[in-house]
Amino acid sequence: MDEKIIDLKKELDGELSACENVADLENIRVKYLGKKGSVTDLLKEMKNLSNEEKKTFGQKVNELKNEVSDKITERMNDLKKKELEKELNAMPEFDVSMPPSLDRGSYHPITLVQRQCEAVFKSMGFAVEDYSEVVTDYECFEALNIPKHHPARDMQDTYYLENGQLLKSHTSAAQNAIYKKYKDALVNEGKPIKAIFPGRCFRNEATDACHENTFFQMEGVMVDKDISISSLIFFMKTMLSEVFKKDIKVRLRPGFFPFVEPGFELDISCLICGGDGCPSCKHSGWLELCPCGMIHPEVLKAGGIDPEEYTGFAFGLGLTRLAMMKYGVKDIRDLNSGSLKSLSQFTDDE
Ligand code: FA5
Repeated sequence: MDEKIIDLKKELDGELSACENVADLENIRVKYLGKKGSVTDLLKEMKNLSNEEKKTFGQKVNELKNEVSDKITERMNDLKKKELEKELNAMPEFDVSMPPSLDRGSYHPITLVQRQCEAVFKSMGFAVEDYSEVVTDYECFEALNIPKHHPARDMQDTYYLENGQLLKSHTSAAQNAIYKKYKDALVNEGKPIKAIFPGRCFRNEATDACHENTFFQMEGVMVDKDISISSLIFFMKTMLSEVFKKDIKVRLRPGFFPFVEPGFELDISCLICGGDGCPSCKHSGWLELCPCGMIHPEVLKAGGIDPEEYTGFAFGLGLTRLAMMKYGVKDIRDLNSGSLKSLSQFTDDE
């Protein structure tokens, strides 16, 4: 029996020194210490020994078991260390004294214009609000005076979830929650409601140079006593001149939205073609940028605000189109392309 133990140790030493990787070492562990391993087999042979022999042999086998286990662990540590060294040596040299890489990434053009718009409106006392991308039918349509089966729903087909909720087709979907949030301060403290809420919108529509199925808008609302169309025009003009830092040709024409009365379409002269007509403006020379109007009394009522006492304006700025115009992006689809080559050229120059 002692010979068997000596032979087994010799064999193990040979295998351990020949073993060069962690996976092979695991096989060795199983070969010696596994359920059917050589050390376990030795224990099985004890049944043929006398009681006296069993005692001393059992002790020896246990010592052997510990020794084998220690040797394997030791070899495992060696191999892991070697593997780590190998990995470290394969890594490229890193010189900590080198200046940082200039290739640091950049903000997306939509983030840039969004921040510029937020800064302009914040400076005029507007709060910036965030709202969920998943909304209810009530928020997106019913509370905005668009009952079920109203034809206006056709213009904003979107993506529905199995639970009946939907991906918001316009930022107007947050209006109801905003009115409810601020109405008490309006009524009790006389604080006008002034809020903007940028967000991602979704529509099930065919894409082209100026339409995407996923795009950004920025809604703005102001409610107080005696708010008029001239207040609306003032805020729109201020925002555009601050964002573009130059005079922009705009036109206001009547537009229909069930949640405003009267409603307008605010278009800007296309900055890609200078108004001559191109695919970015559907060859019209004008780009629909910011529909707006006076908030419909039914919408104020749904938000818990008395339309006899208060009036307000709302607008829905197309942030993605604003980014196109500001940065001269001819095709809206480039903005969602994820192409670093084209997107990383824009910087916040303000
Ligand atoms: C609306 O979404 C209204 N909720 C806007 C509104 C708010 C009107 C408050 C009155 C009062 P419209 O569907 O026209 O309206 O979209 C508004 C703007 O979002 C458009 O002028 C355009 O700039 C942008 N927009 C709309 N659809 C797309 C699209 N598929 N891709 C890119 N931009 C779009």
